Parts: sequence; C-alpha cells; structure tokens
Amino acid sequence: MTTPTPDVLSEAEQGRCQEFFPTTANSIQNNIIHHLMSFQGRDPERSGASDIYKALAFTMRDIMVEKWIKTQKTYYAKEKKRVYYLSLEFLIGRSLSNAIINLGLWDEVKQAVEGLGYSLGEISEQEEDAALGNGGLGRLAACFMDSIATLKIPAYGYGIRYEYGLFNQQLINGYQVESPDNWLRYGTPWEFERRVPVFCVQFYGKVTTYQDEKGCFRTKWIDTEDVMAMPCDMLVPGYKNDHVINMRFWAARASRELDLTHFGEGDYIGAVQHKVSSETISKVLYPPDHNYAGQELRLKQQYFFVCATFQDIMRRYKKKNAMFDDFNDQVAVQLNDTHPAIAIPELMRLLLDVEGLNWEKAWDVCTKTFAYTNHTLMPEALERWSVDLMGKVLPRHLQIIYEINQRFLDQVAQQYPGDIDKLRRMSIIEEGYPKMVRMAHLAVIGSHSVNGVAALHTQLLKERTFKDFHALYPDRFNSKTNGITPRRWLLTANPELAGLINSRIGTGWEVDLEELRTLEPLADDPEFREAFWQVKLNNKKRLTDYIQLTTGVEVIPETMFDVQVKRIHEYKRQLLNALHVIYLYQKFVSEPDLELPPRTVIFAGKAAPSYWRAKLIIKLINAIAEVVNHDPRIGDRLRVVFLPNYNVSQAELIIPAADLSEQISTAGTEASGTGNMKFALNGALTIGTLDGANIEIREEVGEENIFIFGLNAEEAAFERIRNSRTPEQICRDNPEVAEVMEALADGSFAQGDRNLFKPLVDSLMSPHDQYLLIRDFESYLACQQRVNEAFLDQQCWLRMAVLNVARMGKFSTDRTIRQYANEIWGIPV
Ligand code: T68
Repeated sequence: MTTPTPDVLSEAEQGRCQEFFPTTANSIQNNIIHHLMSFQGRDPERSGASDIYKALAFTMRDIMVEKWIKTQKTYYAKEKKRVYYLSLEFLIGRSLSNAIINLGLWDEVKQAVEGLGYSLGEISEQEEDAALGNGGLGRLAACFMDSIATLKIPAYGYGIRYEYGLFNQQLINGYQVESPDNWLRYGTPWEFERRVPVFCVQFYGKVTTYQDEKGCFRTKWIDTEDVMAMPCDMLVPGYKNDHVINMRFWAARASRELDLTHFGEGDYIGAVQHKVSSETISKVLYPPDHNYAGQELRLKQQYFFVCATFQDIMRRYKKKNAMFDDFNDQVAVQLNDTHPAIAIPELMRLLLDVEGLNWEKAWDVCTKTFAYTNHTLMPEALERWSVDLMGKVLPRHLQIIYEINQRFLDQVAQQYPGDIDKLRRMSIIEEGYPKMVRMAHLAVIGSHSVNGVAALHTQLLKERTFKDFHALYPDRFNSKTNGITPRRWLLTANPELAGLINSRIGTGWEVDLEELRTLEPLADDPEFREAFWQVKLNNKKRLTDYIQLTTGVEVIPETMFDVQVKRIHEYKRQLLNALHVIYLYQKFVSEPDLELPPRTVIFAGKAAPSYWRAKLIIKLINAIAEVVNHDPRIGDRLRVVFLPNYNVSQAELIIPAADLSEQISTAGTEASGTGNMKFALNGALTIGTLDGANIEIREEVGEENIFIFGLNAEEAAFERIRNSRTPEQICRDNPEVAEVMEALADGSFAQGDRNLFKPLVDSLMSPHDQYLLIRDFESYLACQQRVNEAFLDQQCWLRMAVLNVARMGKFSTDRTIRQYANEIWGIPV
C-alpha cells in the first residue's frame, strides 16, 4: 500500500507542477500548439476553429487533472466521508468557458486564443452541448457539482455515459420533429475513458440457496446475462480554489467481444449480437414518459449504473475497512429522484449475499446510507415498475423488495392495528393487474432523509403525496430549496452584468451570492440604472441576431422580451401564455391607438416525443406566430417566436436578454423551478403563480417587485373539486375570454381548420381541466396589464429589476449544497 500523501505538496512538487502546467497567455498558447501537433496531428498554420477548440479543451483538462489528483490525495489522506450523488441525468451543456472561468484563466486564455487569430467566443461556439439530461432535475445535478467542487466537499457524481443525449428538436411546418443527438460523433475532449476499474453487472438468471462453510444458508444469483461497465470520468473544477472533483459516467460494454460458438458456426451476425445488445444499455437517454413501466431497457439502465457505482463505492471503502460498522461514517448516498432507487435493494443484496451480514444489521446500514430527493408532485410521474418485469430482470432484488415490504407492513400493522386500507396505501407493492413496485415508497422506506426541493413542495409532499409516511416518520422529511450556480448563470452567461456588478461591489458575490444585497442602494442610482439598462439592451441585441439567424423573424431589441423557456408540459401552462398572446393580438387589431408597450413573446422548449398534446401546443404557438408576425395591422407591436432546440447553451443566451420571466404553472404542480431563479438573477421580472420556489422568490424580492396572479395551491386543489366557476361560465361572464376561445376554436390560426386545435379547446373548456387554465386566465390578464404599466415607466422597471438581482442571494446552489452537507450528509461546511 502506498503511504497517504500529505495534504500540502512539498515545494519541489509544487515547482514541478507549475513548470508543467501553463498559466500565462504565452504558455497556454504553446500548449495549444503542442496539442494541435502532437495529439491531433495538425499543422497549426492550417488548423481551424474546431481544432483550436479541441486543443484548448485538452489544455484546460491538463490543468484540471493535476488539481484533481491532488484533491483525491487529500481525501485519501484525511479518510474523509464521501458523498455519492447518484443521478440518471446530468445536464451539463458546454464545459469550455466554465472551465476557463473556474480555473481563473479567462484573460490569459483570451489573449492566447486571440494571438492565434481567433476570438474566444468563436472557439466556444465549436463545442457541442453535453445534454445528458431532460430538464430541471438534470441541470440541478450539474449545478450541484459546481457548488460541491467550490465548497470542497468530498463527493462524486455518478451517472450514465449516454452515447445519445436528449434528442434534437427541429420545427417542420410548426411541428416538433426529433432527431438523434449524436454528441460523441467527434469524441469529447472532456472525458477520460478508463480501462480500470471495469465491473460486471448481472441481469436475469435465477436465485438459489446454498450452505456456506459455516453451514449457514446463503443466497446466490446465478445463470445471469452479464454486461461490463466501463468508467468515463469528467472533471469538475471548483471556482478558483484548486479543487477538482469528478463525475463518473458508466458506459456499457459486452462481457465478451464475439460469441465464439456462433462465430464457429459461421453465424457472424449472431456472433456480434451479444455485443450490440449489451452496449445498447448506455446508448440513449430516455425522455420523461408516463409509461416507463413497460420499458425493460430503462430498468436495465437504472440497475446497470447503480450496480457499477456500488462496486466502485465498495472497492473504495474496502481499501481501508474490513467491517461494515463504519460504513455510515464513510459513505453517504443521495438519490436524485427514484431513478436510482434500485440502489436500496442492491446494497441489501451486497451486504446480505456477498458480505454475509444479517438482515437487521444490513438494513440499519442501508437506511443510514441513503437519502432521497423527490422532484415531482404529479402522481403520474411517480415511478412504478411491474412486478413481472422486475422479477424477470432482477429476480433477487424483487425478493429483497418483498422482504423489505413485509417487515415494513408488519411495523405499520403494529402501529395502526386493523387499518387495512393504510397497509394497502403504504405498501411498496401496488395490488392490481398488473401488480406494480412503487419506487417512491421503496425510496422513502429505505432512506433516513426525504427532501422536497422548495418549501411549498415539501409541505405538499407531507400533506398529500407521502401523508401516511410523514405521519409514521415525521423526522425523515425535510426541505432543501433548489438553487443555481452563479458561476454559470451570471458570471459565464452574462459577463457584462457581472462586470458591472464587480465594478460597484467587487467580486465577493461569486462565492457568496448574499453579497449582491449591497447592490440595493444602487437601485436608486440613476447612473447605475442607465448602465444596467445598457447591459440588458446589449444582451437583447445579441439575442435579436440569434433569432434572426435561426428563425428569420425580425424582432426589435427595445420591445419587452417576454420569455417562457422550459420543457413543454400542460402543467407549466405554455397554453395560458399563448392565450394571452391571442388576447394581445386581438387588442392591437381592435384598438390600434391603445397605449401598450410593444412585446416580443419568446418561447422555447422540447416536448416528450410521446406527449402528443404538448406537441400540439408547440404547433399552436407556431401557428399563432405565423398569423401575428405577418399581419400588417400589428406593425412592430407584437412578435411571437418559438426558438427550436432549446438547450443549456441557448438558455445562456436567452435568459440574460429577458425582461419578463413567465413562471405560470398551476399552483401545486411545479416542485420548484430553477429557471425562475436564473431569470431573476439576470434582472428579469417574474410574472408567476404562488407555486414552487416562486413563493420564496417573492419573499426575497418583496411582493412589490414581482407580478403574482391566480389561485394558490390550496385554492387550486379546492377548486378542482368544488368547481365554483366552470370555463363555460367564465366565457359567458367575460366577452374578452370568450373572444380568445372563439379565435382558437374557429380555425383563425389553422387556416380555417376547426379540428386541428380542437383537443386543446376541449381540454380548456372542460369543467374538469386539472390545470385550471381558464380559471386563472382573467387574473393572468389583469396581472399582464400591471406588467404593461410597469414597463411603460422605464425607471420604475429598472429599479425593480436591480432589486431582483440584489435580492437573489438565497438561490445559489452554494447555499443549497451547504444545507445538504450539514443537515443530510453529516459533513459540516
Ligand atoms: C424538475 N423535474 C421539476 N424531472 O419539475 C422542477 N422526470 O420543478 C424542479 O425545479 C427540478 O426538477 C429540479 O428539482 C424534472 O426535471 C425530469 O426531468 C424527469 C426526468 C425523468 C423522469 C422524470
């Protein structure tokens, strides 16, 4: 065994490293040229922007890997408790600018690249987004990694190295058309493919028992089909702190290259089939779907990465420990939703079948290891797997789940004698045809901590989704309001605003976002407001050019940029926004002299490929845009844009340019939202409902600096049952609402076709519309009118916008991660 390396390297060692790794513009440039020639075989004089991008990325990776090695040695020396953040999604986006900024080398790299005849912007544009996630949940994981590295918490992210990330979205005739995201086509300079450790993952087969050498009955999982898991590491640098952590993404590889029996029989295709089917496991990211349950491959993905991850955790643990008594002083595992919850029976399997612990001890270790984060209140989004499928793919795990359930239900029965209905409600197994495994119940029962991602969300988890569990385990539930990393979402995405802030209050906010508070007095400083306005205008001009380039629509930077970008989902109510656009359109046509600020309404977002209703909403928005943007009566007063292929990089362009941020989900449906935080931090004002983290944003910025409308969560729940005003009644009472609905129904946006948008009209007019669009529409219209008035008073608007920026300190993931570390992981920071 090697001796642990001390925390601080000797001077000689430090000297060696500094010589080796470039930190001046000159040495960075030399390193780029070195990479171009030695690794890419390119003539520096004939290489293009994409070659330079790659060489620069490798140069940054070189710097990071050295810091990473030092970081790892520090953990090892201090025998620290490690956190494992398990997530099926990490929505990373681009890495280059972020790496340069976090390494504190912006000016040097800029100079180096310019010396080679390029701009840093042009080079950054060469990078493909790593879209290994769908939306908020995946992006949160990526922001967490940045904060974990910045706070120097000993942690690893674990996930899957998808060969194809989130699908690309094109708009054809206004419809979403998906195509594969082949992001690894030209390889990625950011990953280290490793040959060790490679782990074997078992599937299918059967379970047998045998007697061990002591005569004890033990269980064994045999006759399995095996797949190998190969690690690919991506480094995550902390912000200017020399600390670098890694995310480990598993790639599936065949356990045997070619099946020689087939090959010997001359069956070439048969011989490679095993390889193809094994490697399918890490092929593609699943988009959210109401019905994963039938999809064997999704379950295999989940188990594949959990199983490999736990072999890695055990390997690390066993280097220094023989017994499992100290496991919980060494290991904390955070489950990012239930997607990795199969880890609970997997750890039980390892402790029981491999390590030979008894059930009680194993269960104690297990529950102390796991903590579960829930991200949704929508009942249909809670994961369930059919018992049959689980039994086929993971027979031993199903046995263990049954045992966990039996012991749990015994405890419930003891506590609530005779309450059969409670047993039915709380069981991990949902009785019915087919029988299902409820992964959320498994996660709650198998963890010591269950958290929601905003205060309201946690409250609703306790009162609704997990009511029975909260009554049984009140101390298990806690809230961790989401955040965003200010390094990516202000410093990188909005360098001009960051520069303006720095010029007035210094740079402390970059690692302590609460320091933005000192900007407050500047909200009343006319000079600062003017500079702030200029920054926003420049960002709007950048976006204007991009809109022109990608959609051909000409927009005017001085108009109000009214933005809703996020996944397309009925509960997020893009349709409500669309109805408001129709309303404005009708107003502009019927009352041409009305004084309303001109608006550019911008949408972007992907719909799950199987979610036809969400796809129809995309079509509707594009159909409205088609009519509005070509109506000469409208002039420059209203434009509608749907930007195709929303992703992290596009968000970085759009968000700094927004004036108005639409956060209009039906109260009680959006767990938190994180886009809402990104917009406010970049000086957009929010129009929103009392949902998710909007409530906490209002608390922070003050109710006079945010536009709130609509039913609250309690009223919405009540209204669904009581139905005090049906859409039909509302249309009767309010001719403006009726007129909007009429235009939608009569084919005005479908060249006279009354059928095209009928499904949307029907759901809007249904007295059972669970998203209560029409019920909130009048209140939304009134609120938008308040927005109009505020925007017309530019000084008042700017004051509010500055105050929003100044008061967003709470929403840094640095704060969120500190709370996870202190309150869940037992790592004081
Ligand atoms: C989001 N959830 C929440 N899910 O909707 C959002 N789901 O309110 C919250 O801010 C965010 O999580 C972070 O906490 C998701 O993004 C998914 O992407 C998803 C993916 C697969 C299956 C189910």
